[in-house]
Amino acid sequence: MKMNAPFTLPDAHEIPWTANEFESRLRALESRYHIHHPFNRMLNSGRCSPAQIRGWVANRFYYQINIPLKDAAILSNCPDRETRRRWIQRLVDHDGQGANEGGIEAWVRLGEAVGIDRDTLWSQRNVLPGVRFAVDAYVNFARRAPWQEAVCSSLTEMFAPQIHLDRLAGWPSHYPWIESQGLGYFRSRVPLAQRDVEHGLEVTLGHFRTAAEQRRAVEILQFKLDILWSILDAVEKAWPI
Ligand code: AHQ
Repeated sequence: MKMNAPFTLPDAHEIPWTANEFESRLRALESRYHIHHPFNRMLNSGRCSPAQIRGWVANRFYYQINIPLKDAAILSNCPDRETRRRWIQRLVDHDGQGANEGGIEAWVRLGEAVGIDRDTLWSQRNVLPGVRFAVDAYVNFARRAPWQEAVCSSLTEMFAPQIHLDRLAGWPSHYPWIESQGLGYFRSRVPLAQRDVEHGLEVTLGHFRTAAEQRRAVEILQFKLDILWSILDAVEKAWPI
């Protein structure tokens, strides 16, 4: 059972990092991303049972349906029109618009492909307390924190393309019983995550300028990494490896 070692902030620095060094410090937290969590390693290596996969899908659904609430909180706290014009796309990506059914609907299709019907998924009756607490902590952080801090917390998506690509590469052979169209969400997210991260980094590298502010950004990203890690801790406890 891999435990994430307690997080220690980088040594105090007085001179602010350059933008490249700052970005590298943020990207260095990849080692704490939930791609390395034992449950995710089991999931992406084909060792999960259908029940474990259904447990994961039902609990991650709670995260997915809260992303638009988180993003709407950022919009409501952000006075900058240009930022809002770009950020609002994230709500459309998940809620859909017109012919674009959106990511939440794509996740419902994933649910149906793994054997969870739409009503059961939306009932949220299988959402674990630990998952609910972790996701609610994320949404509440976005509601209360300065909007630039909430933007910074979304940068865990720097590491997301790889986890989606792992699923797309492995699940068809590991879990042939899952219909291919159920994986559409993962396919959709790779370019969207890359686009989101470009904007998130622009805001973060531009806003957190002093050494102390940059350390705060690292702390914020670690907080969000802990949220993702805690979600899998709860799922793993409910559906032990
Ligand atoms: O599907 C994911 C997604 O839409 C988002 C939005 C972003 C945010 O604003 O915090 N984070 C995120 C993530 C998604 N998928 C997760 C996964 O493992 O499938 C990863 C997660 C992230 O890395 O933050």
